[in-house]
Amino acid sequence: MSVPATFDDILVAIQPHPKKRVAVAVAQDDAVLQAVARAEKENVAHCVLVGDQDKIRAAADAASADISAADIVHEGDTHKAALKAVTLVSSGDCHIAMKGKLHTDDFLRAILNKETGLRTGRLLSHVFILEVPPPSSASSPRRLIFVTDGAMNIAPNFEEKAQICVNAIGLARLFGIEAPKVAALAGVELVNPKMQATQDAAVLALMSYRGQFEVGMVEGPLAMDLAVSEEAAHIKGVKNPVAGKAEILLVPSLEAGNILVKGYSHLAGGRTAGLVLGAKAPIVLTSRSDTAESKFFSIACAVYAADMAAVKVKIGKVRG
Ligand code: COD
Repeated sequence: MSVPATFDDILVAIQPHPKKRVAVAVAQDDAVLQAVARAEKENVAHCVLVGDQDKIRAAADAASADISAADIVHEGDTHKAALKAVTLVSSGDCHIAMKGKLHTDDFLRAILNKETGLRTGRLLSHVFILEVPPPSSASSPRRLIFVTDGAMNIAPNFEEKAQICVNAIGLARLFGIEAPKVAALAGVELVNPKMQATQDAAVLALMSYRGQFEVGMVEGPLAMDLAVSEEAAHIKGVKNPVAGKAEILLVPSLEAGNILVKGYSHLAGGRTAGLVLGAKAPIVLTSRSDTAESKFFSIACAVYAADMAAVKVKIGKVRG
């Protein structure tokens, strides 16, 4: 299987597959509706827009978004609209859930609803997908890298970090990376007893050496420069198989990942997408301030990931 290097590769790869149905929760948002219109036009997905129908139509007009191909399910109340959209997925009517104009935590609570949500019994986690250019000194092409978890698990404990790794490895494998390289990020590359992130990263790496992750390789602690720059690794004399070549960046907290990715998109103009993994179906989760393009790429990535089979890890050993 080839590895998509850009979001455009993803768009090409999904074309032969049957069209997936996306249930959008509280859809009355300009950028969401522009993404929906593009998804319909480019044959990426069919969308079911759950929300206030008058506001949806007004927002689409204001944003010049042609949503005539999408279905609308009227629900004026935000909380009920979120539950209804998620229920469309848990009932099997739609394949993917997408956050619209509501707060992330309210959307996630609908996802986690015990009766109608998309729980599987394992941890759900968020992955940002970044399309990154090669370093200026390298001849390597653009590529997609994964940053997790910058949007759902606020301050994951060690066991949660292990499961976040597993979820991201599963996604990276779906994206064609057979043995994903994970950098467990921290502020430094040495274990510092005063820095919890370095200790967690070191133990994750040890788990990896001992084969507790069925596939992939976790190394850490690694600072950001060492994870993504072979030149930095060379200068600092750090030699390991992940240094400079990380495909997954495991961040120590939501804040770290969120700031990293929003810095990339808002300061550097980087192209990003965002998904929640570990649920019964892929979930599109972007920030309300993300561009229509980012929301569209997120839909495309969710479609691509729709048949994702998660990789299992023996994290039971963590507890002995
Ligand atoms: N995976 C699976 N189950 C979970 C998860 C998870 N990641 N998080 C909570 N649960 C389950 C718990 O086991 C419990 O059964 C129930 O949900 C409630 O758990 P609480 O009380 O710990 O969770 P909540 O409802 O207070 O918060 C869960 C959120 C996901 C809403 C919360 O963690 C959150 O607000 N995350 C950050 C969202 C955010 O603001 N992101 C900003 C990005 S732009």
